[in-house]
Amino acid sequence: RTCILIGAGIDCGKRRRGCSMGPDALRVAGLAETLTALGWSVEDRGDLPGPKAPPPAPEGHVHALTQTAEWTRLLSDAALNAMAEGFPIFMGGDHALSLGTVAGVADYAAATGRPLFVLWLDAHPDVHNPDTTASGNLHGTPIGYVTGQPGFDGFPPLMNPVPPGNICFIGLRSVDGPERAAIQSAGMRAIDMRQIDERGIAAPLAEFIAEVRAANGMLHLSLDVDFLDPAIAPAVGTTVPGGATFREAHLAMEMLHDSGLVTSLDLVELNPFLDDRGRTASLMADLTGSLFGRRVFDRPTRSYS
Ligand code: DIR
Ligand code: MN
Ligand code: MN
Ligand code: MN
Repeated sequence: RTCILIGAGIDCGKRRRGCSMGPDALRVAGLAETLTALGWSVEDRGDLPGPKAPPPAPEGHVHALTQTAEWTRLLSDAALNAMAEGFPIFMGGDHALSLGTVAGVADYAAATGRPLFVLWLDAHPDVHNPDTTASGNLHGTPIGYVTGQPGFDGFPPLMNPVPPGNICFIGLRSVDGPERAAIQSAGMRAIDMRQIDERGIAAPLAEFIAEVRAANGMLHLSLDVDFLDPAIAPAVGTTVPGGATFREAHLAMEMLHDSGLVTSLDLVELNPFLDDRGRTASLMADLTGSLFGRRVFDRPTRSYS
């Protein structure tokens, strides 16, 4: 019952800067105190010494590739090591963080012989590669990298690709043409906002949890601020209307807690420069609290349909 907090203020994944301040905003929001109050022991390892983002350059070519590759090396080593010691929480930083964290967690899972599943809570599927991205922003590529797509020259060679069938997106509402094609041809599970409107969030999430459990899998959760509706979570550079509500997001975290399957977490894309009196940082810390067991009452095990 030890959580390891790892700050990773990677700000290379897009042009708009500010995610470098994310780890400190999560600390100020009381993330460690929230976990301690739930009975976890918490070790804050401070911030990884990754490179700063280069000055923003015009769109159209891949931005900050060498810096992102260096972060990927640092983060995958940190993830592999931290998995052996506790439950790592990676405090981003933009979503390019996950090229490294998922790769490192996948190395750990391979060493233990258990399959790795990835739950991606995001408005975007981030399944581009450097050849398909139109924006040139590498925060749109982590799923492409960790599933072993080509085009990642200059990045650390991927040792343990995640099978596309082990990826589940929930919350999608901004998907580019090449991303839609990649998701469909690779057979990734994709729960868009329409499906949440029609079925609620519990039923599709319960189906995925059941699949992870049946496979005796480990589950990595990657939580992008823009999964949430911008009305409750303004501090992100890529807001998309129509996102998850406060209760949908907490319910997802509560169900994931009850599953007992989540073994690592990314908190990404928080840009404190865009926040409104810290409320997005506080919400991210509170959601983490639900993931780690905060509840009003215990629930009997139930099924969702
Ligand atoms: C966007 C990535 N689709 C791109 N966007 C974000 O640049 O290709 N991902 N914000 O979460
Ligand atoms: Mn993302
Ligand atoms: Mn996003
Ligand atoms: Mn895009």
